[in-house]
Amino acid sequence: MTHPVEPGEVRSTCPYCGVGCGVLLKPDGKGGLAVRGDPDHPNNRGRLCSKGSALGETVGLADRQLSPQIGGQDADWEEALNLVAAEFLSVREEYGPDATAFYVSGQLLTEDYYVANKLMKGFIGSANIDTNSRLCMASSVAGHKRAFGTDTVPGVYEDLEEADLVVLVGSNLAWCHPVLYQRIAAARAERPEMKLVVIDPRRTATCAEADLHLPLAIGSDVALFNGLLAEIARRGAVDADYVTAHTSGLENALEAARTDDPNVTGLDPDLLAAFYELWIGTDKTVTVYSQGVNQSSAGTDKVNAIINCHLAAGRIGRPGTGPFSVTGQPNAMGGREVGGLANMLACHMDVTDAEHREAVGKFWNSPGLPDKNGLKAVEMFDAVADGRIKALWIVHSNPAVTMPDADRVRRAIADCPFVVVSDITRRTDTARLADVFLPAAGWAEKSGTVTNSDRTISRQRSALPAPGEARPDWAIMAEVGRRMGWKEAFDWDGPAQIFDEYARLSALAGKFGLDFDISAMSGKEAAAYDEMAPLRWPQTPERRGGRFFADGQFYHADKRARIVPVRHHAPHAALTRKLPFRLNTGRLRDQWHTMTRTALSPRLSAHLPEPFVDMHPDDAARLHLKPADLVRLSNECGSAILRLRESSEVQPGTLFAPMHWTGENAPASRIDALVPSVVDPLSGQPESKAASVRAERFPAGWYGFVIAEERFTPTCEYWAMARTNAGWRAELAGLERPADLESWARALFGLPDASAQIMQDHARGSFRMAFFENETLLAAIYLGSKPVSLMRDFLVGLPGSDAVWALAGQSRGDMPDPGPVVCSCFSIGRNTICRAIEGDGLTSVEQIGAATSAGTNCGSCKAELGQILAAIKSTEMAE
Ligand SMILES: Nc1nc2c(c(=O)[nH]1)N[C@H]1C(S)=C(S)[C@@H](COP(=O)(O)OP(=O)(O)OC[C@H]3O[C@@H](n4cnc5c(=O)[nH]c(N)nc54)[C@H](O)[C@@H]3O)O[C@H]1N2
Ligand SMILES: Nc1nc2c(c(=O)[nH]1)N[C@H]1C(S)=C(S)[C@@H](COP(=O)(O)OP(=O)(O)OC[C@H]3O[C@@H](n4cnc5c(=O)[nH]c(N)nc54)[C@H](O)[C@@H]3O)O[C@H]1N2
Ligand code: SF4
Ligand SMILES: [Mo]
Repeated sequence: MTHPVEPGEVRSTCPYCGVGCGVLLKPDGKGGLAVRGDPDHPNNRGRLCSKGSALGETVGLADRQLSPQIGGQDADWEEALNLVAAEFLSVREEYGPDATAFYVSGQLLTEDYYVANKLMKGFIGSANIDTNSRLCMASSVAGHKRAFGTDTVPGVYEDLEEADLVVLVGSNLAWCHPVLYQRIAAARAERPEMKLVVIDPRRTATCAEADLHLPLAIGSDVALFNGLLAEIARRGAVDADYVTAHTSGLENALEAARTDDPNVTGLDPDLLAAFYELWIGTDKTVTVYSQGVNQSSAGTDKVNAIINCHLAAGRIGRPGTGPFSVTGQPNAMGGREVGGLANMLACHMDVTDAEHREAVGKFWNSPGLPDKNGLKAVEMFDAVADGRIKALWIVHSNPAVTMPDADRVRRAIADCPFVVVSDITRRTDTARLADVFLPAAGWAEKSGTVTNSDRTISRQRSALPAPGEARPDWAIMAEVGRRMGWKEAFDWDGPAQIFDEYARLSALAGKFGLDFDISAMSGKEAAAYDEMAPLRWPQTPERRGGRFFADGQFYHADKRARIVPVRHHAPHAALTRKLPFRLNTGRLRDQWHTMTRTALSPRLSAHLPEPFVDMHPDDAARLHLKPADLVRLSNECGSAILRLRESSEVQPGTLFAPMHWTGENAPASRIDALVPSVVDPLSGQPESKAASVRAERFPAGWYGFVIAEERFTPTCEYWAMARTNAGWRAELAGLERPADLESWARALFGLPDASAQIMQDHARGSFRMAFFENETLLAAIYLGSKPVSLMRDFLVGLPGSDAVWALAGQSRGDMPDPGPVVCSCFSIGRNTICRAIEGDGLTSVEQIGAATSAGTNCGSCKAELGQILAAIKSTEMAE
């Protein structure tokens, strides 16, 4: 550690994405935290993205549930834990262990995960423990195992910097792994000859930096990479020595590849040829892939189609080369290591391997391990729905929102006889359904380890005391284990002891010749564990970190990698009738999944405050849709109402909508209500990005925009709410206009007697009403029969001030409308940036930074600044 920490600063890791950035946390003594990037952490060297920089705004007690609850009523821990233990025991007794299940999360710490897995597989005696990583990494796991004989990411982050070509497949790295993206951008600044290619049906923010963007048809990646494999062979670019010595299957794979037609990608043949040329001609190539690959009914085949090319060209295990699956959640990798999936035992051992089972059973002193794999996420919730599972414990996930066919999953959870939810808040669609709610300690309050995308194990350290009665997840699950009768097996005094047990267990994996061995990290006392610096696995007496497969030795019995024959098949049609649109879904820069933490931050919420659907302008015109209309998407699973954004970044016939909104903040906009539960046959991972839907205008009779100091609960057909610095903002719409608007508005805010101003224009159908206490604005509503045009980003700052003129709906002359936030670190809006570009004739992202400070802190918005510049330039040229 070369940089000094300030007094009181605690080294930890960011709780969001799999980049795994190190952070320095300094409690402010009032429950808050100052957060900065850890300059000594190898993953980020001091950098943070917008979400990491705003962590301090998310640790307050807003929305936290701080005591256990039974049936919605506060209860004490004794009662709650006894009830959980008794119910799981009685269901196991009466219906057998497989009538119980745990659904856990890639955001759990390794120690939490270890306890959950040991309890379910080792002691309750079922393999019914699966995780949200099934929705995230399962296809990569299956693809790795098929190719390498083990679930191993071969490369390290430095490879992304040493490569001469980085290909991003189905990855919006600029928004989803921003610090990795910045590392690539920095490497390119030093070596401009380094190339970047993006393969994504959408033109994303990540494309701003790219040399080539291949907007392929959704789901056509196998055909694209099969085309590449065939071309590698045609041009004699196969590394014959490598293939002969270290692989098998090339001939079969080539035969399969040649039957595929790369034209199904819909790409311009010249563009495709340019990509093949670049890939084949660049030895140091890293192919990074993420959810555009994994979340598909052909996910495992996509993974192998990519790995096949790397194996055939001998580009793996060397600096600057390799296929590279980036992990989503902070401990997605740790969960795979520790056996969080229903088809794996701890330390990359297998449930279905008798020797592995026996060894682990002996190590745990277990009454008996299950000999068959457990139910994978979709199967698990099917079993909840049809009553086979009678006791379910959901830890650190929100499946009522994020599972495919989410309305059905929500009903299944509601109808399940006994549901336990461990969360930090009760304000989630899932936690609201709990019979027993257990309050978990949050990120800044817990200690343990996480493993990031490149196998680096880092410590997360608590910087704040757990508030109220909240307890760390490992401690809650260990308590239940002891109360179920397994006192010794679940008797740890802290995460250091659990980690030690886990590291010792991994020695068994080492003895079986498996890759995941961290036995050299065992034997640490609590103090040494506390001091542990980030380390990449494996960690054995013989081997410390580094790349895998440099020696060409893989983990199949014959030590050879498999080049796997795969063939293109289109995304599942899922529905009997063919509907006109393919719905692609994914992430936004400043929100994390179901928003329980990021939406606590007003500045993160300002980036994109409302759920939306991107539709190509030609499709919008065909459907007679106008800008800012609300659109209703529907299919046989369900429906969602979203704000229309016309965008030529999506292809005609396709739509894109973010995954983040929930029953808590936009109940009509839950996107997984539309995603059918179609899965990859090998990995069980759902196809979350290719639902078939129809689209039509939502026939709203009225539209409204609201600002308010206090939270309120709208009751209309459509609403979406977000936090602001001054309180709340909301978009509303409904079919029928309330008859008595004044009384309706008073009831909405719970302000029956407040003084109010009203402005009404019957002819135009507009109604505006503002509420005051003395001269202070409490709330205002702007309602119209069409989408209301207002200076929203200006208005949101008014509640709590003496804005008696608020009903005008616009800023006064000296205060221009900043527009929606682009740079969330400095809250700089789009209009401010456009004015600076046009007014001062700015021509680069750096100049924008110098003029406005946008993009000069975390840099996460630089890609969008580039997009804004490009858009202004192209309209200038058109004029
Ligand atoms: N800001 C933010 N960052 C996050 C998260 C978050 O919630 N918010 N979550 C984290 C997690 S858990 C994960 S898993 C990662 C996910 O990180 P990413 O995978 O990068 O994110 P997504 O937006 O889900 O999807 C990536 C892209 O896949 C494209 N895509 C869709 N279909 C196809 C296809 O058939 N082929 C190809 N080639 N591309 C396709 C989409 O257009 C999308 O741009 O992000 C992590 N980082
Ligand atoms: N349509 C569509 N659906 C998707 C995806 C997609 O791209 N498109 N992506 C999928 C992917 S890749 C993922 S990873 C999933 C993510 O989906 P989820 O895991 O369901 O989403 P999160 O919002 O991360 O849920 C985490 C929950 O844990 C709670 N929590 C926070 N800290 C703690 C803690 O310390 N302890 C406990 N016990 N709880 C805590 C949070 O409040 C929150 O309720 O969504 C999947 N669903
Ligand atoms: S890139 Fe951002 S979200 Fe991901 S770990 Fe780093 S700071 Fe956290
Ligand atoms: Mo994920």
